[in-house]
Amino acid sequence: MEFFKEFGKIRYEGRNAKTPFAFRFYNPDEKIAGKTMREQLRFAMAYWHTMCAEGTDMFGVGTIDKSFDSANPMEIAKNKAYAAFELMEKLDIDYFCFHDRDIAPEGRTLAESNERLDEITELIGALMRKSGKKLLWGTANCFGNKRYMHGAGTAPNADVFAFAAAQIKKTIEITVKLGGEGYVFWGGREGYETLLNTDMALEQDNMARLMRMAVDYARSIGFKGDFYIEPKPKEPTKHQYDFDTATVLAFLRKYGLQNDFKMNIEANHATLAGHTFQHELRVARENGVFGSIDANQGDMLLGWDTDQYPTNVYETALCMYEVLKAGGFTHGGLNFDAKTRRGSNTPEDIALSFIAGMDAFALGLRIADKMISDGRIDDFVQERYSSYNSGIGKRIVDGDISIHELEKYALFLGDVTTNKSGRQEYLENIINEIMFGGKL
Ligand code: XLS
Ligand code: NI
Ligand code: NI
Repeated sequence: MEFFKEFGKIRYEGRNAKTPFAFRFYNPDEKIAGKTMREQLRFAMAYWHTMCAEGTDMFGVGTIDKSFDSANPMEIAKNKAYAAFELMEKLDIDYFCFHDRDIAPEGRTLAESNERLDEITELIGALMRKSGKKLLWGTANCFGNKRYMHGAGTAPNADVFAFAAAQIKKTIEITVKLGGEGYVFWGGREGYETLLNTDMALEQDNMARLMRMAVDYARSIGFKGDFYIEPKPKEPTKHQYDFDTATVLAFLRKYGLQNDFKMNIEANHATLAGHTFQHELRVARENGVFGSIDANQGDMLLGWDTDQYPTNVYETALCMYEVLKAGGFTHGGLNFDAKTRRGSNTPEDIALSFIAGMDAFALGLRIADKMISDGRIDDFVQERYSSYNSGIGKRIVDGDISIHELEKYALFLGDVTTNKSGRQEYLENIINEIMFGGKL
């Protein structure tokens, strides 16, 4: 049975393609920076947005039909699985990501929910073997059900903590069963609304306990992939503990978890934290915890997680610059944690949105590769810090000078009256030249 009859297989047709149902810049088998674009970009489909999100918002019902020709919840779940693999095939996407509750509806009891997961993962496993599609990462939805109203790992109620632990255990099992390359913690309600009712210290200690148990269990059943924490400062809770990469790093180091986790950086979460996407990627890279990416974009004028498909090429270029500088993805990839706008409610919109996102990242990769091979930006940065390569600077970097000697040196200088220009505008213009110089 075909679910997306409105479009066929999307192929690379180059910039002069005649149809909107074609890639103009994503040429999966073309090599860029030593690997094929497919290998560099490792695109993934987010099951929740693509297969489940119906366009509901606080003011209105869904506008997008995701019932997949059935009214029975388990049958819908199975049809969604078939439809998901059809879509990945048509869009040439190699990976997918899910929450446990995206792939199978929650049952009346935990045992029933787990049985449903067993049943559906049999089907998904078979579809994976047939198609060669792979699971980038799995995660447990520990925020949607009302039992998690005060959090899951950080809940004040120990029964809720136990329930979350059991749910995460099961999700790790199905992730391992399906050969998942990663496991994500996103702390949707792991935060607080008011400190007046909150024991912050206990909540964070408990979260760390849960993560430690999850890692130890996963390793004991043979999970070889990466664990990720996905930082986000707010929404749904007012303040989330995993605020941004720097905050998560401090948490991991406090609890001795720094060797077990990397970051899953989401563009829209970075901007909500008051950072650029590139900033979050840079902090992760410089601290050895760059892992995976939730590819989307927010709206500059809105203060929430709009999860739009990424189309801003300036942003994708700076993102891919960081990815290439990190040596590329290992277990991670670019997961489109993005949904079509509520007004873009046809099946065609799903294809067109993925095409827009994939082409934007293909352009980003091409530009990032040129930024690096062009060399002017990297050379500029190197030159900017060259005073640390010799003399007093080298002694500072080598830890080979005392504050007394520095004082003596500064007294001898008397003052510092020359500083080189940072040349920001010149550097920004280089990127524009790389992006548009040869084409317009
Ligand atoms: C929500 C998060 C979520 C995670 C997975 O804002 O981005 O979708 O990626 O739980
Ligand atoms: Ni996300
Ligand atoms: Ni998000």
